Amino acid sequence: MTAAPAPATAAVWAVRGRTVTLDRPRLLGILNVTPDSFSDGGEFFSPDAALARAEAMAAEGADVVDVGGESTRPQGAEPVDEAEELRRVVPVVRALARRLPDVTISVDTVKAAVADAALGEGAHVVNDVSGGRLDARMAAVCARHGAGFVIMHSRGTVRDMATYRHAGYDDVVNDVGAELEARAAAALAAGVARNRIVLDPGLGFAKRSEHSLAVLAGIPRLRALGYPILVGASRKRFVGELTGEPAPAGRLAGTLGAHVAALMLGARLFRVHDVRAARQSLDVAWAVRARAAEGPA
Ligand code: HH2
Repeated sequence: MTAAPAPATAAVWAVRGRTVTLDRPRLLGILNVTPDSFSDGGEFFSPDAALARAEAMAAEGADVVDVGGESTRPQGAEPVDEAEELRRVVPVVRALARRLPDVTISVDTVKAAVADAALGEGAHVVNDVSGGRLDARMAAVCARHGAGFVIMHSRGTVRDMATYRHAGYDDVVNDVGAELEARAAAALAAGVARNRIVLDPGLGFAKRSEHSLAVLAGIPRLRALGYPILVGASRKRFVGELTGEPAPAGRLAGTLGAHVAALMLGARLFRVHDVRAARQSLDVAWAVRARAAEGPA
């Protein structure tokens, strides 16, 4: 990871024709249009159900709705072929863009063709859990559309990236930072503007719990790369291991703890299942942080 001073983190995330200002915590509400995601698979599989869920999340304070048609579940995911992913994602993005024009739409995919189609239907952001690693055309698609690009750290394939198969590190924060920096450099080289890029350490992706904790604690070092930081802690395995809560849906309180800690360490974007609770807890933590920055009470 580069030791030289990096440019200051942008206060604004530019996503196509709009901006997401990072002057407060921003939430990406998770909308899985999959039959098999680890915590909510199958619930929002039809376009009507997906639209209703997106509407509810926007009302609860989501800034972005993140539509995903392929799960990366920890038990080892079944990759989805391109035609099936398009069939899941495109109608939902189309309906969202028409019916909720104020909502910023993200598409969670590792496939450039799916990103391209979703952006063509009005999506604003590509959230790629491989950071462009698994499809060499991804960054160019983002550049062509002027899309926001979430570059998440992972290793391996869709099938095994959420397992521990590739979880070997010398210094996990340094290694993750260097790999993210390389992906960001590739995106810049493909023409993605710097202010469109967000980095995500990929909690639980090729990371045991101690690795996820270390990268959360290392957010200040990751921020020094010069990009806003997004975290996806929601209901994850490391939260379960820290709290002893086996059921993903039972991990809300632990998730909120991770969010608040990440916020205080410099994260500004959060990918969440439970929007209302995340909004409240992060807004309160943000208000305290702002007050603390003013000086002693
Ligand atoms: N985690 C998952 C999926 N996409 N994207 C980003 N940027 N960061 C993450 O941490 C992240 C992500 C988890 O995968 P999945 O099994 O699809 O479950 P869910 O979407 O319910 O979280």
